[in-house]
Amino acid sequence: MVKRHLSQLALLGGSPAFPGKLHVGRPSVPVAENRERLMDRINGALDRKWLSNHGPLVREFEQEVARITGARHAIAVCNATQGLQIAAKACGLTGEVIVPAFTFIATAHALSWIGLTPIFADVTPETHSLDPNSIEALITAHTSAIVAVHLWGIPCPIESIGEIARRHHVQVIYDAAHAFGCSHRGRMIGSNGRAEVFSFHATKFINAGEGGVITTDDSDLAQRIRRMTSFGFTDVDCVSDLGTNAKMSEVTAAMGLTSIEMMEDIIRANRINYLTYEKELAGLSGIRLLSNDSRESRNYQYAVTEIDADQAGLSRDQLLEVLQAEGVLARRYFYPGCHRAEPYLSLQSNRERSLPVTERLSSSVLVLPAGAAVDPDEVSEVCEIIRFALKHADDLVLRSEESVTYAIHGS
Ligand code: T4K
Repeated sequence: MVKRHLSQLALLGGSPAFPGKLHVGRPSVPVAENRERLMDRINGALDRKWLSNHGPLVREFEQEVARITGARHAIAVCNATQGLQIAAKACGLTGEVIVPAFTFIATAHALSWIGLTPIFADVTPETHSLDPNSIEALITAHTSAIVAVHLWGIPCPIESIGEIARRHHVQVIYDAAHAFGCSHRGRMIGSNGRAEVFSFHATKFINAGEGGVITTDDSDLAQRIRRMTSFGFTDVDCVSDLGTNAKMSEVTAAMGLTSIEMMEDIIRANRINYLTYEKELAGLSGIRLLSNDSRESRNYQYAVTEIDADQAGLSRDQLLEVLQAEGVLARRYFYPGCHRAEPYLSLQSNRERSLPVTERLSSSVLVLPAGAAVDPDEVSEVCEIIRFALKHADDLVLRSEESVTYAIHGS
């Protein structure tokens, strides 16, 4: 329903626009013939009685990921967090690793979990990915690597990062959790650095429920990674080195393969949603939609906005409150920045670290519902609410101040 009066906003007692909730990470699920394909695959696995340990569906999924990314090797894992840990261990990382502070906490946790120390660097305002200018000052004798993130599916400045890494003799691993189906200078993400790690979590562009894939062009590294995902086994009863269990199951691969078959449709639907946001938010003062380079392959999975409180009249958190009341579960990714989250915040060096872009983005980024499971009419309705809220920003701020006064002093 179009809101015409302030009192119709759910925040002020009106009915929510989305009583069933609109999620940022609503998964694309197979329907109709795609659902049948998924069930056929799962039935095949059940009939074969082969459910894990590098079964035929996992192998096929790996081949598909290698084909799409162009990487020579693709090793499936149970999720990207484990994938990052294994890639870092297989590369022999030690000591300190430079990472962007503006990323999902998994990037930092994966490193800490295996005893490495993440050193947080700042990001660029344009793309939100690791700023090469902030890397060099952080490199010490203890630095073994840079783990850069292709945030939102926008590739990092790969050449600059590679050049810095070469000069300082450190390795580079890419967290490509968001970047499946994305390209950089016409080449698909997957073969950069020592390895790249994709996520196939339920909320991702191509989902397998849970899941990840490590890609690399390095055959020795690929073999080491594969062993590590399976307890270090090289053969039956033969363990060559330390490993863990990070294998992907056949049912997961069945979902991943089916999602890959839906890839073109998902990109098309995502792009329509992105263009709808672009059109409907155009000209609104104080809200910027992060742009996608249309000359490159993009998966358009995230609709990322930045709210400038001075221009918009509402802060990011005030707008979020309006949206949440309407059932629009927009997200403050990646608030408050890894360096401001535990266990990193307890370290004096992180408390003192000044990362101005990360800090500004942490208080201004709002990720809106997108993905193929959201339809363009829903996107239009979200934009309608945003336009309405910004138009009545002064009244909204006044009312929220009044309600705080009321709560403190009573009637
Ligand atoms: N590196 C980066 C840069 C990452 O962003 C991530 C993960 C990783 C590494 C690690 O990848 P994995 O180990 O997960 O493979 C979500 C995802 O759980 C997480 O995978 C993702 N990044 C991150 C950006 O988003 P949360 O904490 O936002 O919450 P979650 O998963 O509970 O749900 C997000 C929204 O989606 C909610 O509104 C609920 C909705 N949802 C979720 C699921 C699982 C659904 O509608 N259906 C569902 O099945 O982390």
